[in-house]
Amino acid sequence: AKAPVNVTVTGAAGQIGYALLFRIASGQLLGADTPVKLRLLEIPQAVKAAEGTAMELDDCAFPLLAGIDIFDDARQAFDGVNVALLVGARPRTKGMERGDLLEANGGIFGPQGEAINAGAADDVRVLVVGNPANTNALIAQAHAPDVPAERFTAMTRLDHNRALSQLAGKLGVTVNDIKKLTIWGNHSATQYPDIFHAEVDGRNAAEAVNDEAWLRDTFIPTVAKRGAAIIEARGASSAASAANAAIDHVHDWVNGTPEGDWTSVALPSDGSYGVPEGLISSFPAVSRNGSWEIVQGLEINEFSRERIDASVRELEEERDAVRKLGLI
Ligand code: NAX
Repeated sequence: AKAPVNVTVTGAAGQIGYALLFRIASGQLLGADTPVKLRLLEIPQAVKAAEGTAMELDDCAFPLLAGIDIFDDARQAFDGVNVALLVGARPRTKGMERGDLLEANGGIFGPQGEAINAGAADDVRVLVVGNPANTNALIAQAHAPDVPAERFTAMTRLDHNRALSQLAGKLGVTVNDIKKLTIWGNHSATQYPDIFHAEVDGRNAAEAVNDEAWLRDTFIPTVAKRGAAIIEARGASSAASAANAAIDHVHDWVNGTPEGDWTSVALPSDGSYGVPEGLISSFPAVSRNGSWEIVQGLEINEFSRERIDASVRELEEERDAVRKLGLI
């Protein structure tokens, strides 16, 4: 039998944690032949709640679940970690300035990066879900100089999945019929969902839609503001869909993306598409042999260029702000 893979989940007692842990333990993260050991990290006040979730995980008697440990110390939680899901973050509260938000998250993601640097397994893969995800990932990565930078990613898969679903609805097809959609930039309201290279049943999606007003005034804002719409409707932020996207992201990273398609991943730029090197920005990406590769050679039209640049500018501003605060 395969050796268990150590999966550390931070913010394990939160709402995404609750939607995520059972799916990991059931084998959906890494596959039905891979046992997992869960290592849950929480703040001390939430450890009891995490223990409650662990009791329920026990009660599922998942055949692939090889153990659960709960920590309030990052060094311990990331010791031997193979897959790190950084979900817990400091949310923006009323009256909080952006600088305060970045600083509070620097206090979380800096030490977690150090702990990953100190104790992670050689093959560690990190996915940051907690917002501001791209910049939190940049902070963690900056504190882990011994880990290859490309092992730090941030999640735009939820945005990708939202875009797939909106486009499928518009065209009256299913999500299975759509390939090669891209989210560019920041996981924020400036993100740019790009359908110019997407294919619908082999046809170009932008041509199939043939409606720039819909693209500009409906599709892009609907995808970018979907998180707010969920809060408005549900009275709580996206949780199950966010957990689902995290599962998709890691599953594809480890097992590869399907031939003839790509997905969207925020990863350290190598300078492709004019995105400054090192910035953690969303790109079209395929996973081959366990590593993400940015899809190369796409032609970027003026409509897309403007929007990619605007989102990248926002990422640069966030990077400059955390630099000024001494967080990277
Ligand atoms: P919750 O507030 O329900 O849970 C967060 C949990 O993190 C809490 O249990 C808290 O105790 C814990 N936590 C806080 N600081 C911690 C630390 N230093 N170490 C370990 N645990 C810590 O939030 P939830 O709805 O689960 O969302 C979690 C994060 O995901 C938020 O930052 C949220 O903004 C972000 N999201 C990101 C998305 C994405 O697509 N990238 C989409 C969904 C979600 O909005």
